[in-house]
Amino acid sequence: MTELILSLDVLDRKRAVEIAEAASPCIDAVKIGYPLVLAAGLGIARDLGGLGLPLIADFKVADIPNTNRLICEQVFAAGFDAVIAHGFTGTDAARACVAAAHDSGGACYVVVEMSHPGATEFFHGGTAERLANLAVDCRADGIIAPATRPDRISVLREIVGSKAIYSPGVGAQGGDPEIVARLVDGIIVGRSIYEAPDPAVAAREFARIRR
Ligand code: FNU
Repeated sequence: MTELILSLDVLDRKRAVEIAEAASPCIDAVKIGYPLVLAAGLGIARDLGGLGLPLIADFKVADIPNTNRLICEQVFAAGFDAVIAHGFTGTDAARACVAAAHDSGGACYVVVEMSHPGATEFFHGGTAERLANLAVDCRADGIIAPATRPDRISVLREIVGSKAIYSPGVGAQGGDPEIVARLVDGIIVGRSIYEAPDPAVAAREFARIRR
């Protein structure tokens, strides 16, 4: 079954915990990025730990290998189970993230093509394919690919095989969950759940679609 990952980009700690708790029966993981961590602090990972769901740090780590390793060590020490890294900084840099993740018993996913319209300015002409190959070479646990371009997901699937593909861009960015859920291992949904009048109901709807 395709996983449903809640992207928790709200800025208030209490609201974040409430939404995650309400959605928790229907979701498989929670993804947290800079907005919530910068607003609520890294301790939010511990606050959400009680849910018993994997926590993914969407920090799109993109630095030199040594700094990547230091960042990822802090991510896993804070209680996260997985980290998202960029691949464009090179194989050695991505490999540092994967190594730090695996040393902590965690996972690392590499962004190979982003979901927003501007992403096509750079992720084109074979760049995403190269990044997908890099993710395979680095033994990353999976890739991030755009729900807004299902045709691209199919191309990238050819490269990564059975490696996990997690896909943001469903709902608010226009990606169709019915189509994308058939192509990927997990759909990542933010605003369409946390901005819904009842996030628990919205999460249930997405959970129903992905089956
Ligand atoms: P929603 N995200 C994304 N596209 O949207 N990590 C990418 O290519 C990517 C991401 C994140 O639109 C984005 O930062 F690599 O409200 C946000 O946290 O459903 C989430 O996925 C999408 O949120």
